[in-house]
Amino acid sequence: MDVDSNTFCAGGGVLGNGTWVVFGGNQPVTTDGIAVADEGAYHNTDGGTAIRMINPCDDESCEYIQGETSYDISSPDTGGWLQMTGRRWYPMVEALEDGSLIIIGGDKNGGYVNTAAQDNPTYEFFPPKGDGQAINLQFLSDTLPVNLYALTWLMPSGKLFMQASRKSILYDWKTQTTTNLPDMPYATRVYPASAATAMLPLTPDNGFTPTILFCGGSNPPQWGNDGTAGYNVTAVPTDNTCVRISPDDANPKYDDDDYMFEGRSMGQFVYLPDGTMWMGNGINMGTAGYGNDHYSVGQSYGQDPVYMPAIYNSSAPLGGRWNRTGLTASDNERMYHSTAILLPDSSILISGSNPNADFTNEQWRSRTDVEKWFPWYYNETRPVFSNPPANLSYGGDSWNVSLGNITDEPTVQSAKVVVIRGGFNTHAIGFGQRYLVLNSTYTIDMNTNESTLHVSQMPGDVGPFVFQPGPAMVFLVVNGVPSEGEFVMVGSGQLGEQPTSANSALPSSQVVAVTPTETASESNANASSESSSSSSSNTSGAARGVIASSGAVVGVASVLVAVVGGALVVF
Ligand SMILES: [Cu+2]
Repeated sequence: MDVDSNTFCAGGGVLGNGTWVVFGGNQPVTTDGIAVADEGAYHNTDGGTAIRMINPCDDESCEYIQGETSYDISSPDTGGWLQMTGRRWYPMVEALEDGSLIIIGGDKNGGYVNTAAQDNPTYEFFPPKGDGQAINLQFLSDTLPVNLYALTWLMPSGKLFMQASRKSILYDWKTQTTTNLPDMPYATRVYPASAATAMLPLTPDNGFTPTILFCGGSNPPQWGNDGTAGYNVTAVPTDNTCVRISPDDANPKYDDDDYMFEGRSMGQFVYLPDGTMWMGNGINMGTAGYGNDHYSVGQSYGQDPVYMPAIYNSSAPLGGRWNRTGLTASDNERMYHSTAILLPDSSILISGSNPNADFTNEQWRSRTDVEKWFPWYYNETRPVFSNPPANLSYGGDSWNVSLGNITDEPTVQSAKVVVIRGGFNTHAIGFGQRYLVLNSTYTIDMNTNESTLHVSQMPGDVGPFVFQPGPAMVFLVVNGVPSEGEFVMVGSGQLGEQPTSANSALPSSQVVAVTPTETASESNANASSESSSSSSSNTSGAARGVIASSGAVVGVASVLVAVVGGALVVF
């Protein structure tokens, strides 16, 4: 699966039909990251305007669709080219409610921060919309020089919540109108400050209302330019604050959340199926980026790696949202150009780290290994998800999941089906990462000693806006312990306006008592029996270890990963 063009510092996402797309990146480079006009030592072509696609397959026949290849020339409304309108290094990518992608900003040739001369203050769509031309976005010019990977999430209103520099807006791309929101407090969160960011889990209890969490980043005295930080960036402590905002509220504002145990830049959030969020990777001093400066550590603009992960629980009371119970530190620094993603077995795959212009074994070295992080429930007896759906619609009829012979009501009450999109992960950002709990009720039948979970489809009203169409994983979670994740297609599996309907009403939760019958009851039901299910719900042991070490390395590697149809794809 060779990629021709340089994907260094690209963005990406998944279309509503399941095709993964990688946008932009770097010009061709040769050794030491030196730009060249031709293919150079690393045989990469110009990635600045490149688009590459993968259609998942089961038979190892997948190849990138790239270069000048048409996307779908037979379908006039899907465009006809695989090049963007302009160069985009560090572009943001977000999915829209029709399963298309919006590609936002970036600069032309890369650098520590953006400059007006390098800036591409526009966005475009893939597949292209309208005349396919780029559209100016003033917010990108207003947030120079820290507007790269401008953090963006689609809201139920159809507007895009965007955050870069210290500014925040809601942007209605359909009318091209901007609503200013409050400034970001305490720290810069976008690259190269690189806070950990995530949309909190969408649940029936919060009405599937998006709330965005920002943790860490940096508040340096200045920002340099595209060539250099221009000051001793490695001596600047990272930020430890966390703030949340619900951008579609009537009067959205940033509220303090529990602060982290330490300051962190390039921390990354990964949803765990139990509804908590893993935070790992990153550094305690400095920022993302690198340069050959006297204050660099090797070439790195960051130092003091944070080896300890932490767990954030958005539904815990304020003051108790972070914990490290049972966690252990990694032996491996994961600094600039590292990444992490949830796997179907509910462990997290962590990889990369290279704050350098090329491969090096000097500090901080280029890491070519990957490791797995195992959550507390990894070796617990897992629930069996006996009939996972292949598709979830936006609204419509509910469906049933057998919980087998679990009849303990608190255990049955704890059961839920969650839908997780791991997203496209790079540079400590989970592009398109989503977590949604499907509405459900239950029936405990003491006659049969069996229980059933009645599960709604995706929310019919806001569904395509809060959890855009496309592939995701579903997990059955009982007492916090998840089943294996199974892949599901959310929405129609096609690009375009998604069919939506009202969600059918769920039956009320009930316990069906044993009914005396004329026939001799062979029932040995014990209505008061306690099930033998595990009730441990707090974090306990967790282990990590390096599981693989790849000898292969490309010249300048930033690691971009997505879990695609059960297989891990490294772009
Ligand atoms: Cu990068």
